[in-house]
Amino acid sequence: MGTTVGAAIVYLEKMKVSEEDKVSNGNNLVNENSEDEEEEAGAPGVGAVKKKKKKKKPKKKNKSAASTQSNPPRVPLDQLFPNGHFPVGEECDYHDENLKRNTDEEKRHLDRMNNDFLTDYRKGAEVHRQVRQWAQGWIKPDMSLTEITEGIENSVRALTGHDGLTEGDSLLAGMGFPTGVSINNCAAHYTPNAGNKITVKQNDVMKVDFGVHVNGRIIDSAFTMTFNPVYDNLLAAVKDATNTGIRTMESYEVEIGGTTNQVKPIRNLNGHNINQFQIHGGKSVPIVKGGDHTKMEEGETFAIETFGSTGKGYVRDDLEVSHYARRIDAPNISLRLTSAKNILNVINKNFGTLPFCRRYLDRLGQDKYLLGLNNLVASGIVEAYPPLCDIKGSYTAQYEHTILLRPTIKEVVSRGVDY
Ligand code: HZT
Ligand code: MN
Ligand code: MN
Repeated sequence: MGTTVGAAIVYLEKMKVSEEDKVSNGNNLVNENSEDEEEEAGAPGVGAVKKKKKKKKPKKKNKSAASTQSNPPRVPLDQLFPNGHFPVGEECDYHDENLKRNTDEEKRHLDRMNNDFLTDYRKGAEVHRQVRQWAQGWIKPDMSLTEITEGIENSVRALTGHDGLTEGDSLLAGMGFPTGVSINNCAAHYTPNAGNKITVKQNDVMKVDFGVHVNGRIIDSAFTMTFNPVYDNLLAAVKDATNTGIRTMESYEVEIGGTTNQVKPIRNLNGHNINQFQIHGGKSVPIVKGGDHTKMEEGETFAIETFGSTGKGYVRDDLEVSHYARRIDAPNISLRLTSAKNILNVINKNFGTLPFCRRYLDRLGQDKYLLGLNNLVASGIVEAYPPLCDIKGSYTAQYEHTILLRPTIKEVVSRGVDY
């Protein structure tokens, strides 16, 4: 029997950050490294790549190359954290009947085990924070979506130390799933395919959703980028809702071009549990009341994501597919098409059950694979994840974090100073 830690909505409610956290810097991450190794990176999290030296050697302004992240980010995390201790995420107490977990000797013992798993997640989370910090400053209107996604993906690969170009390398660490750059009414699962020339515009609302994995432990975290303050309330509503639970969202309004819009939660998009090499483990975390009654259990990992919209608050499949993943329960059938067999081999060697996109096949030198790939989808071996969009003319926003339900406390492992 697993331990129930509370229904999703209740859980979200308890994710609320304290006022104390807000006045400091929005995060209480601990850099374990700074305590014993002077030469290393500074406080973790966004905006913390550089650290002031103490009174010793006041003249030395340029720190050694190994201690500072580059611009664009290319210094591997192993070089920034040579002792292998990565920043701990935001640690939150369980509540009510679960609060005693904190002090329970057995739970504390369980928490001390599981170390490789925790280290892998924390390393992926630090890669996510460093890459998104850079991306938030670098992305500008009129850049192409191809340039944006390649910039993020090349950074993630460099920081994890795996370029994913040699056989099996991308299964060790790298992209956990394709970089979503879904714009305006599109909420999720849009990434450019080859030849896409679309640019992000000054008045666009872009959801940037990327995954980092280390040994199959996937960090799934997303934020929303805008270049016009008219959308500030839409983003505030969704950021708040991701942290405090859904009650908040409908109390916000956003005035866009003289029209006042109520912000609606998108009712058919859900958070989800995450297993090793499996981005959705079968449990969902509804963002509106009245759906799923599944309980979260000790030891599980969840992506907590909230979407808000000025449209219907309901998404449907739209546009060309870019995202795919081999099904974990794929039928073991014999394929008749040579091109399907070939591309399945490439998928097995490079992605296993991790999601991938057409661009990832292109960069491995594959071409003319579409017939084979479509055949794998039709055969039920690969699942296609089409873009999910609300009605034309609407604007959607998203914030997402990955949380670890540790025996004694819950850890918002992807927390940064930005969101
Ligand atoms: C699918 C394919 C990917 C999981 C949520 C999500 C991005 O909508 C149960 C609940 C990456 C992720 C996913 F390439 N999806 N989080 N971040 N998309 S989902 C889903 O398919 S399944 C939600
Ligand atoms: Mn995501
Ligand atoms: Mn997710």
